[in-house]
Amino acid sequence: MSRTALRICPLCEATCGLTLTVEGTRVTGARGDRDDVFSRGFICPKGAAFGAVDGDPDRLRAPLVRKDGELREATWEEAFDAVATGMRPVIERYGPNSVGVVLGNPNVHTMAGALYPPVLIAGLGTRSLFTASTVDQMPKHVSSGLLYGDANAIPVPDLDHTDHLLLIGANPLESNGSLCTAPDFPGKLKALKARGGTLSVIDPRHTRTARLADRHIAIRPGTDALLLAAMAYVLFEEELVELGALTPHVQGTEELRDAVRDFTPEAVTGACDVDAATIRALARELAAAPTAAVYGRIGSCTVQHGTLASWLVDVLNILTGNLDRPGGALFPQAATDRTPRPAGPGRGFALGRWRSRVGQHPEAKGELPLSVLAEEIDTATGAGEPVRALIAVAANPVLSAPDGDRLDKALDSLDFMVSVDPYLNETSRHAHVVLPPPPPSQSPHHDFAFNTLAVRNQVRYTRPAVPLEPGRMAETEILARLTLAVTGMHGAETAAVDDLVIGQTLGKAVKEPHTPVHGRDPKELTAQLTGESGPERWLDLMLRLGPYGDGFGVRPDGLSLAKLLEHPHGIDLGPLRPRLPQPLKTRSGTVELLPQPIADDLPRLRRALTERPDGLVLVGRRHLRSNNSWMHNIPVLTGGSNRCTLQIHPEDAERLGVRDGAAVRVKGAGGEVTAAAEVTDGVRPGVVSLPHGWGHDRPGTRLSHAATDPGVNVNQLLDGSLLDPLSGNAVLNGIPVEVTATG
Ligand SMILES: Nc1nc2c(c(=O)[nH]1)N[C@H]1C(S)=C(S)[C@@H](COP(=O)(O)OP(=O)(O)OC[C@H]3O[C@@H](n4cnc5c(=O)[nH]c(N)nc54)[C@H](O)[C@@H]3O)O[C@H]1N2
Ligand SMILES: Nc1nc2c(c(=O)[nH]1)N[C@H]1C(S)=C(S)[C@@H](COP(=O)(O)OP(=O)(O)OC[C@H]3O[C@@H](n4cnc5c(=O)[nH]c(N)nc54)[C@H](O)[C@@H]3O)O[C@H]1N2
Ligand code: SF4
Ligand SMILES: [Mo]
Repeated sequence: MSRTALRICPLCEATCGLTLTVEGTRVTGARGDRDDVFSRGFICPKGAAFGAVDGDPDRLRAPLVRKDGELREATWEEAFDAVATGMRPVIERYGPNSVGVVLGNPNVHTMAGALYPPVLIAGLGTRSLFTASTVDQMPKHVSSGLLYGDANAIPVPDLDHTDHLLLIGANPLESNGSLCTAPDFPGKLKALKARGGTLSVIDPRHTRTARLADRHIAIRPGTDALLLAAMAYVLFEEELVELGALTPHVQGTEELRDAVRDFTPEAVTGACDVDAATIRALARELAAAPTAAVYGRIGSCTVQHGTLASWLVDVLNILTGNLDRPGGALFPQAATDRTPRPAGPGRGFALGRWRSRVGQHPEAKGELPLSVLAEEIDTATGAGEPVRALIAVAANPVLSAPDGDRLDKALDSLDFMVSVDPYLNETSRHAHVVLPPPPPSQSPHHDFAFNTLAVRNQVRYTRPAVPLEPGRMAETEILARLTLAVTGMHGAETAAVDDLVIGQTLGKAVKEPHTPVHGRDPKELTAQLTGESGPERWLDLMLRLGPYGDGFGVRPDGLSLAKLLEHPHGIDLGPLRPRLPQPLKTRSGTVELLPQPIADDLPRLRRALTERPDGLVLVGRRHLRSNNSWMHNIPVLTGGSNRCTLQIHPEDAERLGVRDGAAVRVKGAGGEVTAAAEVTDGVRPGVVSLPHGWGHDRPGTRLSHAATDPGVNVNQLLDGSLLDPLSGNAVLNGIPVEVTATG
């Protein structure tokens, strides 16, 4: 007997609604939910493989605890006892900063990962926090923090309505979009063209997305900030700057004009390999379009000038009046956002409130660069204690961060390590305790993060499609217990964590005049919360206090968990709408177009005008049927073009004597790898490309399929020293490498 159940897909940022076929407790099929208010039936090959991902026999079923050097299955009680026993002495002896926390990408794809890590970190009181953000989008957070005073205020392109999209360093036909949650991104690009709009793509590779474009610019990697600065220059020079409705909300336009004066199209052309006429045309097209949006992603963030490029993306939207207008780039308003406060000056955004111990790298958004995790563990010199214990939640930095070999050794030297991970993989194999979450079919789902980045406001929640198997523990409970175990409350009821957060949130809300619950009794409000579990009550709380909420009875038609449960395919909350000045939290209460830290980084960009190292540079790429480091173990998603090959242009291949399919040696500052060459004009001359997340050949892992075609770890070519200085983000694209034919 089979049945169907709804589940929001957690396998990328598009958050498609799926209809699962369930037989017993096994997911045997997945199709797009045609009634989903947001995704309307769209599904990609990864979503279609949900059952295989969910049912992978290599997923751990029980906790593992290290005994006599070996990881063995144990009970949950034994596992949390081991965590408390292993962690507490380190904290008591060396202090909270000696415990590192690493949060990986899948935390943004689980409810547990959205709700509990902040409590864990606050409870520990550690400043040794490292996340996937610093190998990804931290430059965008820093740019938003500086421009708008809020690191999480990230405008997204209004894909459904724009007339002109300039897409930089993003390949949504493979990635399905990022910092822009849009089910069927490919379809939206086709619709843009069908309604007469234009698409320009800047990418050193001729990607599937670039093939859709009206204009593809194969830029030299790492130089987008120069090109975008030159576009800003042209807008000023040709008097195309038109802030429109933004005028009263923006300061610093004249200072910006001065700041970009050196970046003429003629001055940047040699560094970017884009001719001056094309740069002028790009600027004019942007200004001329009725509405337009500039959007940048991985290729604009994980580069030497990541923060400057991310800032310039918004600058161009602002100078052309496209920020905060339909068809441009707008700030979404999610159902679980905080109650919007009245517009006015805020506290602003601070960088560098503390620094890393060894390299003195400034924190950004409370985080230290993931690139320096290894040195924070293995280097004794520096102020304070090294990291001696580690909590890794949904993180595989041995493959995802620079110099995995060094990190591999560093992890082995830790006094104690715990991994919350479904797999025994390159990172979790070092743990003393591995706590495996259940497969996604057994977890509830709501997208706290991605709804704040969605191209349409909407809200959806799916309860577990399959009941928790005997012996399994919900990931929310795992993280709550872990928090208790490391904060000296081992064994307390997990409800204590939920109650604490709910109590604190309500206690604050009743004191704030702008909330709908101002002046009410937190106890009375708490009693009104519904939900079958702590996390559901937590969601109910956020919905009811949020911008569309029922305000605990103040707006009876408003949102609550109960109301959401009546709409299993979600509730549409309408298109993105202009919101300024409300989201601004800068000290001036306006958009600060040329913030000081940005101005201070411009001389570095000026130097890049004349720096042009010889030799090949490396960029990454993603494949539609992949997901970072953890999906190479699913047979239906591997093979074909989803391979760890070194793409190289025919001209470079010929010059270096590299034959298609033959092994080539690639050498970078951090090491050397050997991969099969794929000779293709899909990359421009001077550039080679290797995907990340491969290198599944380390011993002590349980990834039986991935190990049959392990690939190589591209991040071994890095030594961890290349960072975007403002954000601490790793430079993963545009790195110098040497390529030699073998044999
Ligand atoms: N060279 C290069 N390196 C890169 C990138 C690049 O473009 N080039 N991209 C970077 C980017 S953007 C990112 S986000 C990072 C991603 O790198 P990571 O942050 O390491 O994330 P993933 O590899 O997606 O998964 C991490 C771990 O989460 C586990 N996991 C999967 N599902 C769950 C779950 O439901 N719960 C828990 N607790 N764990 C789960 C997986 O088994 C895996 O071990 O890689 C970065 N590294
Ligand atoms: N199928 C699949 N989907 C994914 C993921 C996955 O691993 N597989 N990962 C998810 C994650 S964690 C993220 S963050 C998103 C990322 O989403 P995207 O940013 O869309 O991901 P990529 O496909 O890596 O696209 C980056 C593009 O930047 C180009 N590029 C490299 N260097 C430069 C440069 O200097 N300048 C310019 N202009 N372009 C450059 C690369 O050639 C590449 O085509 O994808 C998410 N979705
Ligand atoms: S596009 Fe992303 S969210 Fe949609 S089905 Fe594919 S993997 Fe899942
Ligand atoms: Mo990412």
